[in-house]
Amino acid sequence: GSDQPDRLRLAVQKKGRLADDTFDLLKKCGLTMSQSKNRLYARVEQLPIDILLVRDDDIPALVAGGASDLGIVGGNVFEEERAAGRLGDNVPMVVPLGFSKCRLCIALPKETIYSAPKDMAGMRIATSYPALTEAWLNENGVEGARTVVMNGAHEIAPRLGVADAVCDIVSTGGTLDANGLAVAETIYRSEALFIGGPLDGRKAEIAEALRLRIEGVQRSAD
Ligand code: PRT
Ligand code: ZN
Repeated sequence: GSDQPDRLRLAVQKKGRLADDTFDLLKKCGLTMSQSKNRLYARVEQLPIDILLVRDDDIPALVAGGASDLGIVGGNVFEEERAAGRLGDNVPMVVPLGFSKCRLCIALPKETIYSAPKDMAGMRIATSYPALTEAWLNENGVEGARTVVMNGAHEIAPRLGVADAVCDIVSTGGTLDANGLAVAETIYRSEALFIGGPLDGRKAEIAEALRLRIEGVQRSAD
C-alpha cells in the first residue's frame, strides 16, 4: 500500500477489453502476479510493483493525482480526460503500446447525405467523449452542433430520436452497421498507452526496469 514507498504502483483495467491485452503484455514481460484477497491490487512477483485493478476511466486521474505511479489506458480515455481538463497540470509522460487499437468516429444514419463537416451543423451527437467531440467540432468550424452525453447504447440514440449522430469507439464497424449507421469522420486513432512519471529515486529505477521489459516484448513482436 501507500506505506510502502519502495513498491511502484501500476493502475490497469480490472476487467474488459483492455484488461485482456494488458495482462497478456505483463505475462510476455515475464511477470506473474499473486492476486490479493480484496482484488483491489495484485503483487508482481519479479519486480516490486503493485498492480491496482480499476475501471479504465479512473486510470488517468489516479496517475495524474499521484495515487498510482504508472498506468496502462486507452488513448481515447486518456485524451478525453485531458481535453476535459480533469488532469490539471500533472500531465504524465506517454509511451504508445501498439495494442487495443480502435478509432473514435462520428457516425450517421446510412441514409444521411454527408460530404463535409459543415453537414453536421446543428446536429445532436450522442457520445461518452464530449470533450474530444466538441474539440473536433470547434476545430472543423461545425456550427450549432452539440453533444448529448450517454454512457452506453449510443448506437440506438438516433433511432430513439434523442440524437442525429453518434461519436463512439469503432473497431470492426459491425455494431454501427447492425444499427444502420456509417462512419462519417474518424476524429481520433487510439491505442493503449503506458502513462506516468516522471519519477525519481527507487521508483524511477523500477519504472525503467518495467519499461525495458515492455520494449523487449515490442521489439520481438516487430
Ligand atoms: O469497466 P470499464 O469502465 O473498465 O470498461 P469499459 O466498458 O469502459 O471499456 P471496455 O473494456 O469495453 O474497453 C476498454 C478500451 O478498449 C476502450 O477504452 C478502447 O480503448 C479499447 N477498445 C478497443 C474498444 C474497442 N476496441 C471496441 N470495439 N472499446 C470499445 N469497443 C466497443 C465499440 O464501441 C462497439 O460498441 O465494442 C463494440 C464493438 O465494436 P465493433 O466496431 O467491432 O462492432
Ligand atoms: Zn470504462
